[in-house]
Amino acid sequence: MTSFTMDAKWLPFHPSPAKPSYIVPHGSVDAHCHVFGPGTQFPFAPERKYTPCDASKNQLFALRDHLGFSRNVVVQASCHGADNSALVDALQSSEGLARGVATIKNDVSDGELTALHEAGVRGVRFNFVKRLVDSLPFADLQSIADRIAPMGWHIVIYFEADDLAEYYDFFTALPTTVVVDHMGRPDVNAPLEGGRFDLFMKLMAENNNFWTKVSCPDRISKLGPPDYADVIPFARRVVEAFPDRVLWGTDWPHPNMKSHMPDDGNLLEFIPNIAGTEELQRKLLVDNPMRLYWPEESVDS
Ligand code: 0GY
Repeated sequence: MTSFTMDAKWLPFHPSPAKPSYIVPHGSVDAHCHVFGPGTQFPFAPERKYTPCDASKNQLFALRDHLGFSRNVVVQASCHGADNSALVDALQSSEGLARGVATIKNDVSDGELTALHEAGVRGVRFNFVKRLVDSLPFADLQSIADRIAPMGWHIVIYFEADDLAEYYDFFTALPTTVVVDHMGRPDVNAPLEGGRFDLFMKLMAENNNFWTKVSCPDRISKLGPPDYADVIPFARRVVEAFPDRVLWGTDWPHPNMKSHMPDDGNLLEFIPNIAGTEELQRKLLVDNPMRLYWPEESVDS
């Protein structure tokens, strides 16, 4: 049995988040969260760039209930590489209330893809953040995209704002729905209009197959908690421009946070600040994630 020690600079997730004063709509989905290990049961990948704290499926489900969410979308984190065992275990224990986004390599077999689908996986993640992974060659990513497209899966992409121009043509040629993590990590000190964020808005405006998560103000903000006020105009602009193609997630257990650890209860206060009407909140938290992850149960698919 291997045991792991969390990186010294890492902050563990908040042990007792506040009860949120913002009440999410009935049936809300936390569409971006992770499970880590426990490392003794699901060892972290040898090629990982960080060693996290353990963050188990039961702790995730307890947080879901505490915050008032109904369902989770669990995204494979880089510390588990392409071994999706902890993710699959969480999905299988969720009684249908969690779906997943996996990381795979292009030597994955058809049988493995079918097993992932049966467990509740509905997408793959392509991670281009250099501090997190050694990215796969584009040819490998293209071959994965071509394999998963007929299964009705989508692709989640994670990249830093500086790299969007370089990857733009590859991204826009992808054959599936594509979900951009955390609005492409905008520089919120740059202008909302007339700066680099224009390219992200163009990506969304000109490609109807692109969705985005307006999540992780805690990562993006320079001002920090409790309001993450500098992220609000960016996220609000995206929600209002693309109300049917946005998702939101807690990002629990908040990998790689070193300056502060958000209180997940407080984090929910961000939602009404970026989605100002009940209709926008329902689309963001219920209708959109249900259409993407539980289309068979969605009322508006
Ligand atoms: C996130 C963000 C991060 C980490 C990962 O896979 C991961 O390790 O996603 C990050 O460090 O920015 O989306 O959870």
